[in-house]
Amino acid sequence: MPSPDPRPRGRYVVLEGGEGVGKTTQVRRIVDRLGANGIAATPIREPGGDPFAEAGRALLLGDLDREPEAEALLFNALRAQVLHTRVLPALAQGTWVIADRSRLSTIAYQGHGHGLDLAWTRAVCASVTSLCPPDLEIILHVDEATAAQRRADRGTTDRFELLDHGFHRRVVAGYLAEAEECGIPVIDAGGTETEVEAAIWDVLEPLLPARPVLR
Ligand code: Z5A
Repeated sequence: MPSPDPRPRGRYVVLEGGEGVGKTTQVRRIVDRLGANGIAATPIREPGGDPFAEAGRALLLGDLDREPEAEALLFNALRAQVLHTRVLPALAQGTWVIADRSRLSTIAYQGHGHGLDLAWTRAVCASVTSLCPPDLEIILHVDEATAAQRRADRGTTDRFELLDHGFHRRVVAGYLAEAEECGIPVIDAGGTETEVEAAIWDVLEPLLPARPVLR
């Protein structure tokens, strides 16, 4: 009989929120901070994460017209792919996975933003993420002007960023509604990078392994 694996299972933490709130920046900082605390961690982004999902990302963020249902299903198909190829193997090795977006993005963008039936959208997402439910989801939130300024500073655009203000307001309102309904923590991401990192760390700290008591 194989001996039990002594490594603890890693944790799967997802950062969520509208464009320009600072998710990518914070994913990097949290991965680095976990590493500095002796915890192996790897970043992933959705859509994307492995060669197949990155090819799908190009299709999703490209210009081809599509129906919202097809878009929601494709985001979920790529999610299933990376849960199998990246997330589950990392967690089994004891490595933490810090993700830039997951199911709440589909619910906020395709559900609240594009007006897809919310019960259907949530059910599709729940079915896929049941492969590996996140240990923690955190929503980063900033006011509209700050998000717009950060996007302008970064300087790239994709098809979602080109959608109108009404769409983006519905997305942000959708995130806040989901947070309220499901008890998901919302962090004010309007401060400095260091302040936002500290606020995320406070929420994440209960997941950290207990330190051995020194005698
Ligand atoms: N999408 C969807 O519709 N459905 C789904 O299911 C999924 C996704 C999974 C993916 O785009 C698109 O796919 C996304 C939703 C849709 N729509 N859009 N657009 P992406 O992956 O290319 O980009 P994003 O996820 O939207 O992220 P982003 O726009 O790159 O923003 P961010 O990651 O939240 O922010 P950032 O890149 O970390 O920071 C932006 C700039 O602000 C940058 O110059 C930073 O240096 C700066 N920054 C960051 N934090 C701070 C602080 N605290 N102070 C000052 N400046 C800061």
